[in-house]
Amino acid sequence: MNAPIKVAVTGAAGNIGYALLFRIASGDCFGKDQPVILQLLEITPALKALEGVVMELNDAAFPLLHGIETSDDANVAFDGAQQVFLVGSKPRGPGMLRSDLVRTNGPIFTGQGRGLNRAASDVRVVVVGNPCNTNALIAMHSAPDIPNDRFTAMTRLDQNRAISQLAGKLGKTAGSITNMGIWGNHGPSMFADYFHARCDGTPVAELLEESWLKETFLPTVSKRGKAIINARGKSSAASAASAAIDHMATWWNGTAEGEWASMAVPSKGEYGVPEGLIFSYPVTVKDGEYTVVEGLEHGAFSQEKIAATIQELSEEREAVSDLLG
Ligand code: NAX
Repeated sequence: MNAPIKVAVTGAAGNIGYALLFRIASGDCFGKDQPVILQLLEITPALKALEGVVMELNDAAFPLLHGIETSDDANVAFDGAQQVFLVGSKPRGPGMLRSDLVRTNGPIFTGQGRGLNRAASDVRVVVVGNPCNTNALIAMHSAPDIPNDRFTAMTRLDQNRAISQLAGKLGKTAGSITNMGIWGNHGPSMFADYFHARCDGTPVAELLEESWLKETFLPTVSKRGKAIINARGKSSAASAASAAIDHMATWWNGTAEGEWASMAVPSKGEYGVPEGLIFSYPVTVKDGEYTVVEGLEHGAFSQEKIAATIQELSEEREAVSDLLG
């Protein structure tokens, strides 16, 4: 059995936290031979609810769970943390614009970024709380002691949603679909690149009508979060937690030969994206390091989509420029 690793989760008493913590503690993320110590961060008014979640985690008697700490102080929750899930943030209220959300949640991530300077030297961070790409950007700028490439944001849920739609249409299971890359923002402009996706090795663009891919598939994937709220009365939680597990498990274990995963990572200018934006690309992962897949060709339609998502992320960066000092 390995030595325990410290895993920090923010927003731990929230909807996603409730699904996520049990999966981490059961070994779904870091493996069945990897014990974990959970370090949970919440705002002060939610600490009571978090106590109940901790009771339930204890009652599940997970053999891999070697300890739980709770705090409302980021310096405590992130102390020595090796794997960090930044889930906590304020949800978008009625009538609130995306730009308002960027401004409302931005300051949370300056404080948490500063706290992350106390994390372990091998820390790896995924931001789930929305707007996740720009929140990751803010946290990265607030944590100068941590290499930039340790900050990522989650577009794996978009990837999983895209895979599920393609598999359903083709009468296959999700495991048949590979190379499904999400480009850009986890936001309305996100581009699910079906041109490079494959079903049992065959490009899906050769198997499905272009009209369905453009007019049904793309909008279904990008509006899926809203459809779930309409049906369930609450936003996606278990699927979001599952995607966060997939994201960190891929970073921990690597990608299979020939396969990609979508991760929003600090751009080094690949594919003409402005340097420093937290941009989702298809990546491969080996030995805990990710590499953007290079050399993919994009036609005019894809280039237009990628330009639009660059624009959206650039505007978000501009809106929080005072937090990036
Ligand atoms: P909830 O509102 O259920 O939970 C959020 C939790 O965060 C609450 O318990 C709250 O007390 C806590 N919190 C707020 N400010 C905090 C702070 N400064 N420090 C620590 N904790 C804090 O939301 P939930 O459904 O769990 O969603 C969490 C976030 O994930 C939201 O921002 C949501 O928009 C985002 N999502 C991101 C997705 C993605 O694909 N990247 C998909 C799902 C989800 O919409």
